[in-house]
Amino acid sequence: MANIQVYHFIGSPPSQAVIMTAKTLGVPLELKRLDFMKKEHLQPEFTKINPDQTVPTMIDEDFILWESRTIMRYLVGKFGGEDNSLYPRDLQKRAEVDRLLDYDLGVFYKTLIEGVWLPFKDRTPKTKEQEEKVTKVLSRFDTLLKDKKFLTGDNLTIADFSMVVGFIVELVYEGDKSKFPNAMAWYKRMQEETCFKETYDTIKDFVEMMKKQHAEMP
Ligand SMILES: N[C@@H](CCC(=O)N[C@@H](CS)C(=O)NCC(=O)O)C(=O)O
Repeated sequence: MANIQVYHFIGSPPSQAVIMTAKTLGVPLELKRLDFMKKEHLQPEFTKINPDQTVPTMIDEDFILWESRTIMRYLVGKFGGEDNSLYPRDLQKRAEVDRLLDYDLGVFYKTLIEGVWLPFKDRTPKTKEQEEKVTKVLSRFDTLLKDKKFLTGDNLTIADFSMVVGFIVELVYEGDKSKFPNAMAWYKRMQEETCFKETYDTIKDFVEMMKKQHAEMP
């Protein structure tokens, strides 16, 4: 088995999506943890590896790759066998996963991070516009999951991994979650998946640690 290294940060959702993919594929990762508090990702050693200074960053032998969704596709392509329901070969099924991943990158993840996570982390008030955007995105997501077990149907795909690590901001969401019953039911199902269990606990601990820090702040 190839030695795949992944630079990550403990509270980084996209890093967790890559870790979940590797776990599901049974690919052991050599995890290289960066301490963002110490700004290790901005140091010259890491900048040489990834000039964008972001995690996750993967190294497979001498091949370096970043952007979580691309890393997930690469891992399934390399270790997923002939065909793998995580990222199917069938053109149209694959296109559905790609559409969700693109939507996640451009809209879903971005909206939740900007409208829920950052106001919590930075203790800044949310704007009305941000709140409306978040509600719209969550309502749309809820509709997407109506009568579905996972995002594209009965099988887990890397789109579920990518979107659940963004959806985890529900831990600090102050709105009414009962308005999104399909999304919450999917989220609960995801928590029953072994690959997400550890991720959920890791991020939950991280959030608890931040809440404690906030409580101790003046
Ligand atoms: N689109 C990228 C986002 C990567 C990203 O921004 N990661 C954050 C951590 S969650 C990061 O490295 N931030 C660098 C910084 O804050 O300086 C992906 O999905 O991999």
